[in-house]
Amino acid sequence: MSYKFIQFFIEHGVATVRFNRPEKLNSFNVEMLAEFRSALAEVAAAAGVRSVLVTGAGRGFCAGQDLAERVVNGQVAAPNLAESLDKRYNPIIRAMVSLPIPVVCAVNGVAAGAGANIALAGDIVVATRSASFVQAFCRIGLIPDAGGTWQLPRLVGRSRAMALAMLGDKLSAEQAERWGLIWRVYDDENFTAEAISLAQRLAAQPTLALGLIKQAINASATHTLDQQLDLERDLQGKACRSRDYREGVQAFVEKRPPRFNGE
Ligand code: T3D
Repeated sequence: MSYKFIQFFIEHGVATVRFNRPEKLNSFNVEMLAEFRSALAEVAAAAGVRSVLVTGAGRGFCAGQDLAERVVNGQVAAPNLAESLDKRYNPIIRAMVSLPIPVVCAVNGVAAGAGANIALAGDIVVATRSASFVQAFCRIGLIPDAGGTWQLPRLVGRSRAMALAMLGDKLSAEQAERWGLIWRVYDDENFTAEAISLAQRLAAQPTLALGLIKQAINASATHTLDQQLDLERDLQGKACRSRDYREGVQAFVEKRPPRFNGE
């Protein structure tokens, strides 16, 4: 499928989605949301894709919903944002989280509103040093969506989550890294190369095990220790039957680097 508002390509086992409305800081119009969702569905169906890289073109990652699409002048009925979340944003977050391969969000600039929370739905989130994160919702009378109220307290704790959401201040990438909101910051000049290299490194890992790791860590958010021990038992039972487990152990014994094929 060809896309107008995103770039999408698969190379060396990495599927790259680049938001591509740079003049609007890659804010989401309806078509772009549909394209992102469709690209994620393509990834889920494609053979041989072993990691995903989500990033943005230009100086922004994504500024959330395109506010020019929202007519809120009091003369017409308010837009139905519950429906917008249900039909467009929530399926995207669910698709990112349920993909059985790692999703790297490479935040190349400002990430605001749903753009920030889509970034945080990535499994590994990296940012360029000049990037920032803005829970912009309260600035326009909304609440964080796209999973923000779930991710933020888990990532940075209640007090920081509350202040980020209620104040809507810009959080620098460096502070986001210090707080554990994201994995790592790279210097602007190395950012693209580092992000690609990270996605390629993940694509050369034992993909099946990485998918099980993602499943286990995500499930831990709502599990007791007992439930988690049972889940680890079940998932390890699958991992140990993989071709990559055999390869990993053999490579260790033979003192050579493993050659994982993802199965
Ligand atoms: O509605 C639903 O379906 C429910 C779901 C809601 C999810 C949401 O995401 S709600 C939150 C929407 N996003 C925002 O409120 C963020 C709005 N943007 C900003 O606050 C600022 O632009 C930033 C903090 C992100 C960046 O500031 P700055 O100074 O670096 O850039 P700028 O000059 O404000 O923006 C550059 C251009 O992008 C500008 O266009 P222009 O004037 O050059 O033609 C600006 O209007 C445009 N732009 C930025 N964000 C949006 C946008 N245009 C439409 N929608 C945007 N969200």
